[in-house]
Amino acid sequence: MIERTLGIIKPDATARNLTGAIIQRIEDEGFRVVGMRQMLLSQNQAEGFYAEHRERPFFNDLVSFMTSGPVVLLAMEREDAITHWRSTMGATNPSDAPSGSIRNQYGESIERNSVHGSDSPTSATREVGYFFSCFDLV
Ligand code: 3AN
Repeated sequence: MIERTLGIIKPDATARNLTGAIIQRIEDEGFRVVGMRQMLLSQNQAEGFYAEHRERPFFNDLVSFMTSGPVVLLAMEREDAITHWRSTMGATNPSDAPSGSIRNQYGESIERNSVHGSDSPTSATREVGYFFSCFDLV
């Protein structure tokens, strides 16, 4: 089934000029990018996006990292997009991510792990809608 998911190229990756390489990988994996925007998240925007993690000990660090530099937001479409993008990224901790995955290749730490991906159909709908209106998706 064709699905949509939200990908984010995180500040550690945009700072190292990895945006182009990561988008190339996304296209090579057969995704169609249907929405794309670079922005600097405000604290409120980052806190709202990660609201489900509000009680976790790493929440404040995560918000300050995600607002520390530009992010690239990507709405992407593919057969089984959610699962396929999660496996293309690899595990949250780059040292557990398999060879060939984006986090293994580029991730610096569990926090500075280069990319985000929605973890379920419910999250994907919420996360794509958090950043894009239907008129932005083409
Ligand atoms: P994923 O992005 O793999 O779905 P989540 O949803 O568990 O991982 O966590 C969201 C983000 O929070 C991660 N991408 C990572 O940047 C950060 N994070 C998760 N666990 C930790 C941790 N133990 N310490 C620091 N940051 C973490």
